[in-house]
Amino acid sequence: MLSLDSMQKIVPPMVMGILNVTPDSFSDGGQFLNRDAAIWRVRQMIDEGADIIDVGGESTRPGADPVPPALELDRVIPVIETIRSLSDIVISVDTSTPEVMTAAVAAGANLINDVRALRREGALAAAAETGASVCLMHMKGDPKTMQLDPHYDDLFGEVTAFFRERMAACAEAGIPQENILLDPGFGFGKTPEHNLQLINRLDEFACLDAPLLIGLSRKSTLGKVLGSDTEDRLIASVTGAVAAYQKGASVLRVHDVKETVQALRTIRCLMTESLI
Ligand code: 8Y7
Repeated sequence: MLSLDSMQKIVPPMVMGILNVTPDSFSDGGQFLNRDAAIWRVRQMIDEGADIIDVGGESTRPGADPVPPALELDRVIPVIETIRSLSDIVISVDTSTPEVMTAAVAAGANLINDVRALRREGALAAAAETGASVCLMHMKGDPKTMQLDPHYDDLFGEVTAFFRERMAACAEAGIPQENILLDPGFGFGKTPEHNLQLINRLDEFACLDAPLLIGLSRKSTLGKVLGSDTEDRLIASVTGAVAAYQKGASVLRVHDVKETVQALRTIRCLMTESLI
C-alpha cells in the first residue's frame, strides 16, 4: 500500500491536444472548410480525453517564416470563439504576438503558450493585462536559426537561468507565480542528445516550483531515435510522454490524444497502485 503522502505527489497529468490552424492557400470558401475541419478535430480530441486544446496559427517549426499579426488573428480567433461556444475546456493560444494574446483571451482562451517566453516587444504587458496563465518555453536562438549547431556549456544551468530570468520579468509585469508553467523547449535550439537529457533529468527543474509542460510529440529527435528516415513516431511519442510524466511533467502537448491519454492512465494506475 502506498502512503497517502506519496499518493498526493502523483498528480494526474493533463493532456494538451495540438490544433494547428493551418493557412488556406486555395480560396476564401476554403477558410470555412478549414475551420469546420478544425472544430471537428477539437470535438474528437475532447472525446478522446484532452484537458486543454492548444490553438496555433503561426508555424514555429525550424526554418519557418514569421506570420503577419492580422493573418494570425484571422486564423485563431474564430476558432477560439467557436471552441468556447461549444465547451468549457481549457483553451491555450500558441502565440508570441501581443495583439493575438489580447484578442485570444477576450475570445475565451485561458492560457498563453509562448515559445518565445514573452520576449517580443509588448508581450509581457499584454499577457499580464489579460490575467491568463502563461507557459514560458526555453528556446535558444530563433526558429530560423536555432537548429544550426546548438551549443551549451551547461544545458541545465542555462535553461534554469533562463527560467529564473523570465519568471522575474513576469513578476515585475504583474503575472502571479501561480499562473506560470515552464517548458524546457524540446527541439528548440537543441541537439537530440540535449533533448534526451532534458527529459531524462526533468526532475532537476522541480526546484523552480512551477508545473512543467513538455512537447515532444512526433519531433525529429524521436525520428532519429528510431532511425532517421522513419515518419512512424507514435510509439516513440507516447513513450516519451510517459517518461516525461514519470520525471515530473504536469502537461503533455501531443498530436495523438487518445493513445497518450490511455498510456498516461495506465502508468498512473501503476504508480498509485489503484484503479483511479
Ligand atoms: C512546442 C510548443 C511547438 C513545445 C510548447 C511542434 C508551439 C513544434 N512545440 N509549445 N509549440 N512546447 N509549449 O512540433 O515543445 O509541435 S510547435
